[in-house]
Amino acid sequence: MKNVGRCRAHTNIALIKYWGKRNDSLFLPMNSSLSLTLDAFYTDTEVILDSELTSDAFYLDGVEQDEKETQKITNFLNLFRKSANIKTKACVKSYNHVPTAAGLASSASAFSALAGAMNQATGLNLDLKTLSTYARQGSGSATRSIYGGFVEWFMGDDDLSESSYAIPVDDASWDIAMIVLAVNKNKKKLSSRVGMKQTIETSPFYSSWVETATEDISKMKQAIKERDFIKLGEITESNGMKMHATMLGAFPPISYWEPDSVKVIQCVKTIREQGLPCYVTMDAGPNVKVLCKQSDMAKIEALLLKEFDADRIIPTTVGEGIKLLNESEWTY
Ligand code: 2P0
Repeated sequence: MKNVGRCRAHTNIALIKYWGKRNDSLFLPMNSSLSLTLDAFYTDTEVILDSELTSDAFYLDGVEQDEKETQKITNFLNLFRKSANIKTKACVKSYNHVPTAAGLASSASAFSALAGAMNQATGLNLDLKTLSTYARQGSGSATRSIYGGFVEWFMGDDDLSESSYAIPVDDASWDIAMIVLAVNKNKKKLSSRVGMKQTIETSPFYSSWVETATEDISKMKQAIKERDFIKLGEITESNGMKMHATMLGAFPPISYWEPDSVKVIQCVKTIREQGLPCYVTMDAGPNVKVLCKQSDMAKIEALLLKEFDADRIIPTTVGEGIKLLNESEWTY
């Protein structure tokens, strides 16, 4: 017997960052976060539950993955198998659509797409809020990729897994876009998981980070309600910088920045001084994401092109939430 599920999920960029877990095994965060889902980067995943299989198999972009990578997938599938009370093994095929130069982590779209596909294959039919708590246990940022637009991931209470879920805040169908400046596409040296743990354990600034991130969330939700782009951008830039400052306070210090990251930041500041509102945010890597108005995107791109190669500049608009794919939409 075979049961199939296929799903597409887009990646997201946090405007208010998640940086640290209070419970490592359940992926429960130290603070709530808020993101924007992006259109240009996504993962398509197919799950086939097949009673004739004796073990799980995992293919990424057509290449069978090793035992270690497959084990991560097995652990994640087990969450669903436990709820559905089944033991059937699966063949998982994922295709990442992230421009190779983007250097963006794909764990958010990957685990969100896998959650959607497994929800369909098992017939569990979990609602999106519950599904986000499953996606979270693959990778924290995947919690938010279940939905499109602006999304809030609640930190939740104590060790209660079901209390830490995501909800859509606003579909962001106003004048919003993002330009990714790919500084370096190589795999990062220090994983987010290790970096977060080191920051919590050693940075004296950590408690202030959690406090101000919580304040930033409520300010940002107000800015979104008022569709105040300037306020949205200012809070985004400030929150990202505070996360990186907190990491710099760790021992040993953590920095994901490279010289070109600083160059992009300076360039964005200059563009802003010329009257085009745009703001930077950075994650656990050297690439810089520029939040801007969609109506200004072409002008900002033209100014960035004076300083950076065209293949380093990747514009994107707002993305949608997870979407099931039928057989005719599965073109691989
Ligand atoms: C975020 N990042 O909110 C933050 C900002 C990077 C910096 O979520 O350990 O891959 O799998 O939960 O989600 C990247 O970390 O980490 C991340 P795990 P994840 O987007």
